[in-house]
Amino acid sequence: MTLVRASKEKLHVGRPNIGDRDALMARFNDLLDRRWLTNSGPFVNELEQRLAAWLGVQHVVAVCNATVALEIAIKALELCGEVIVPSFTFVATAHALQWQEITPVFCDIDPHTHMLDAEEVEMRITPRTTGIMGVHLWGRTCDVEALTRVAERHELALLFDAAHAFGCSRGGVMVGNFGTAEVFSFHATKFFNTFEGGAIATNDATLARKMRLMTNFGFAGYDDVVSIGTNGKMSEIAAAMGITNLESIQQFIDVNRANYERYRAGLAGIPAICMLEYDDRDRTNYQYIVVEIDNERSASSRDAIVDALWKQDIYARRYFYPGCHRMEPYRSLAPHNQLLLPRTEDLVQRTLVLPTGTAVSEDDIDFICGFLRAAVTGT
Ligand code: T4K
Repeated sequence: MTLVRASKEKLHVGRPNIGDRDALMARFNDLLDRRWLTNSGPFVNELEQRLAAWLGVQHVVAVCNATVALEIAIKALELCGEVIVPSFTFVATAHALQWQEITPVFCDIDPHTHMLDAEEVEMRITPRTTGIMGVHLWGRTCDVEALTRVAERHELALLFDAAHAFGCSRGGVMVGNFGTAEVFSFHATKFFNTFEGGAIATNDATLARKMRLMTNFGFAGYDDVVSIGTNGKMSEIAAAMGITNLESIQQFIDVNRANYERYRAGLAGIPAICMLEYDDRDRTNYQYIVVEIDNERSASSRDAIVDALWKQDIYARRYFYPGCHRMEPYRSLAPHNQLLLPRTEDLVQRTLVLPTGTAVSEDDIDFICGFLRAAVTGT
């Protein structure tokens, strides 16, 4: 690994995309002039309407982040006892349940898609199970049909953590329309961001109203609290960012796609590297470049490659190492999970997520591909 980068630019996974600055600044001035900064302001309402139209879904509730959005959806669906989730996900998926004293029952994944295996899900259903939470990872979608069949057969709620799947579709239907509700993240590191933010999409009007109330302390009007709630509101400045970024979303997707194609060409035919591919039959955001390193066949291990990349200021990530089940409090609560999740245990040793987005250049990608080739072949 003797290659040295000419550029001194730090390269990150999740470098934010930022839309038209003039339009953004004009919106910031508007909201400052209005002195209306949060609590169901005009930008939040506009963003919700634009998102609903874009997703082809009836209801969108904007929320301050996806973790709180998951907590609200879980509460509104009255989940309790046990909910089946993958361990191969960001820890927020599990925490949103445990926060409400619901046990996340970790389930193994399909090693090809990295997402929940519906047969494994069915094996983990007990009398205490009240729901299944699928996670659409990497801009791809879960096996929605199989999970829906399992949920229907056992009369369980089906919720999707769609933090990675904004702008994606399955069978021609946009994500946002599956299960009882789906939750998006608009965190700075997502290809579409509102600084911090998220949204819940659903076609269930009663559930939407319940979740909207919960997002604002349960207030139905002045002095009129009709349910339990929290403060999950999105601010006006976040919504202004969202509206502006939505205007550039196709450009972000196009850049991600071009980066993906360049990585795909650059990594083709390298032994010991397998890149996760997108299925062009559906819409996708191309937002993550995910490779698996075959540690047995590679001259350098995945971890050694990460260290070497970081020394070059290329901050590739080992998402989702070591798996939620090996993080606290789950590791102590259920140590036996390490034996029950062999595919997850294997995958967390292999995955590597590479920088992409509008801050990454073609030269950067060419360098990273060359660097990886040298690392795995030992040349
Ligand atoms: N479900 C799933 C499946 C998720 O992936 C996530 C979040 C959630 C639920 C919860 O969504 P939110 O409640 O966050 O809306 C980051 C993000 O913080 C997190 O939102 C995201 N998933 C996760 C996959 O990635 P970390 O701990 O890796 O963040 P951090 O600070 O190490 O940043 C990641 C990279 O991004 C770094 O290389 C630096 C770069 N970065 C980050 C920020 C914030 C920038 O270049 N600029 C920035 O402003 O979790």
